[in-house]
This record gives sequence, structure tokens and C-alpha cells, in this order.
Amino acid sequence: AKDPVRVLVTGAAGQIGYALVPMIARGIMLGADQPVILHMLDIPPAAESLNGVKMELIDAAFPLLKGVVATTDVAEACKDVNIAVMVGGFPRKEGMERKDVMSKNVSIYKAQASALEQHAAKDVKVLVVANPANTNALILKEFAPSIPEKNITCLTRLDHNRALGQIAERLSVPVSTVKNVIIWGNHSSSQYPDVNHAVVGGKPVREAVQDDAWLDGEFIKVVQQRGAAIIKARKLSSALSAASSACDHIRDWVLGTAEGSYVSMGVYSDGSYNTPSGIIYSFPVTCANGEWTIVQGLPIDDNSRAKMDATADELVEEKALAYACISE
Ligand code: NAX
Repeated sequence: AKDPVRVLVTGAAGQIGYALVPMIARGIMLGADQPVILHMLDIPPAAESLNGVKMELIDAAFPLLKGVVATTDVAEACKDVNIAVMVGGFPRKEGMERKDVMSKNVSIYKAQASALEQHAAKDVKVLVVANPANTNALILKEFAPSIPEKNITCLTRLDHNRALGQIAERLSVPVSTVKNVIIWGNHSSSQYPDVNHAVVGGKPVREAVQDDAWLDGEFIKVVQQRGAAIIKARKLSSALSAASSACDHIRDWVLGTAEGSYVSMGVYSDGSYNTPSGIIYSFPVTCANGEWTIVQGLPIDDNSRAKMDATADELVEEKALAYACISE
């Protein structure tokens, strides 16, 4: 039998946490033959509720779940973890300035970076979910210099999956027949969902849909605004889809992407596609042997270029705001 993998989930008492931990314990993230030990972190006001989640995990009697650590101590939470899914953060509340939210998250991600740096496995793979996801991941990278930069990523797979879902709904085909959409840039409404290289049942999506106006207009808007639409409908933000997409992100990263298909991940930019280096930007990637590689050489038209640059500009601006918070 395989040795258990230690998976940290921060913000585990929250909505996404509640949907995510049973998926991990069932093998959805790392495979049906991979035992796991769950490390769950939350803050003291949520300690009792976190303990309730631990009780339910015990009650569910998951065969793959070999242990549960539920704690409000960051060092204990990070001890020897192989995978870290960072869901905890400070949410934007009504009336709050962007700078104030950034400042709270910068201090959280700075502290948690140091804890991972000191206590996690040296080859820990990190996925940041909490918003602003790309910039939180960048802060984490900056303050955990011994963790390889390739190991620090953020979640744009939910946006990717939303794009697949919209194409499948439009064509009334199973979502599994659609692939190679791309989310470029920031996990925010400036993201660019690109279908120019996407295929459905082997055919280019543009040929199958035969409605460029929809693909270049409404489709993009719906994907960019989907988070807000879920909040409007559910009075709560996306949780099951976020949890499921986080599992997809880690599973593909660890176990590899299928031949001929790529997925979207927020990764440390090396300047590919003339994006600014030094930011966490979402690219199309393939994964093999536990490593992601940016898909190279896709032709980019002028329309795409402008949208890719606009979302990059927003990330550069977020980075400056985050750095202003650090030096204060
Ligand atoms: P919740 O407010 O339900 O849960 C967040 C949890 O984090 C709470 O239990 C809170 O006590 C905890 N927390 C706060 N500060 C912490 C700290 N310093 N250490 C550990 N835990 C801490 O939010 P939820 O709906 O679960 O969303 C979590 C985050 O995911 C939010 O930042 C949200 O904006 C972000 N999202 C990101 C998505 C993405 O695709 N990247 C999509 C879904 C989601 O909106």
C-alpha cells in the first residue's frame, strides 16, 4: 500500500473547506488508491466549527483517510505537508477599500508562507484559492524562498471549467467532449476566457458553435461574471464547484494531463506569450511527472493580445498595491 500523503486545507471550517475535505478523503484529489492525512487550519473564532468538521470526517468512516489534524496553530497545520490548499483568507466586506482587503491578505499570506517554508515538506505543492488568488500566491512565493517557485500556483481551473460548461450547454453535448479552452491572466473579472484553440469532439469550437458574436461577447461575459451570478442565486459564493476544481487542479498537476489536452493554472510567469514576468498569471499548461509546463507556440490574434495585456496590467497593479502594503 502507498504511504499517506499529507494535505493541508486552510480555511477548512468555511464553505469551500466543507465541500473540499470530503472530496480529498474520498480520493477525488489524489486517486482512489492514495491514502491521505488531512491537516485542517482555521482561526480561533472558527475552532469549534472546525472541530465539528473533524467529527463529521470521523463519522463518515472514509477508508482512505488515515488521520485528521484540526488546529488553529499554523506551524502544527503545516508540519510535513505534501500538498497545501490555501482557502483561508480575509474576504472583502461591503464598503471596504481594496487596499484594506489587500493589506489583510498580505499579512496572512506572508505569515503562512513562512510557516510552510519552515514546516512543510521541501517539495510541497501549493494551490492558492483565496482571493485575490494570483496576488496571494505571489506573496506566498516571495516569503517562502526555499519552496521552488514552480510549486506555487493559484486556482483558475474553476474559470476553465465554467468555460467548458458554457460551451457544452450551448451545443448540448457532454462537457467531457470539450477541451483546451484557456483562461489567461487574473482570477478576476479581467480574466480572458479564450476559445480560439478549443475543440469539441475533435472540431474547433468556433466551427461547432458558428456564432463568433456570442463567443466574443456573451460567452466571455458569462464566464467572467459567473461568480457574481452564483452569489446572486445562492446568496453564497461558489463552493462545490470551487472545491471540485481545486481537486482537478491538484490531480492533473500530480498525476498528469491527458495526451493532447491542456488545462489552465495560475503560475509564476516566465514571460511566455509576452506577459510580464514576476506575476502569477494563468496560462494553458500540460502536466507530467508532477510538473507543469506552459503550452508554447499558440498563435495569438490582436483581439486576444489586447485582452491578455489588460488582465496582465491588472495583475501588475495588484502586485504594486501588495508591495505597498508590505512596506507599510
Ligand atoms: P468562507 O468565508 O466560507 O471560509 C473562509 C474560511 O477561512 C473561514 O472559515 C475563515 O475563518 C478562514 N480564515 C480566515 N482567515 C484565516 C487564516 N488567516 N488562516 C486560516 N483560515 C482563515 O469562504 P469560502 O466561500 O470558503 O471562500 C474561501 C476563499 O475562496 C475566499 O477568499 C473566496 O474569495 C475564494 N474563492 C476563490 C475562487 C477561485 O476560483 N480562485 C472561487 C471560489 C471562491 O470565491
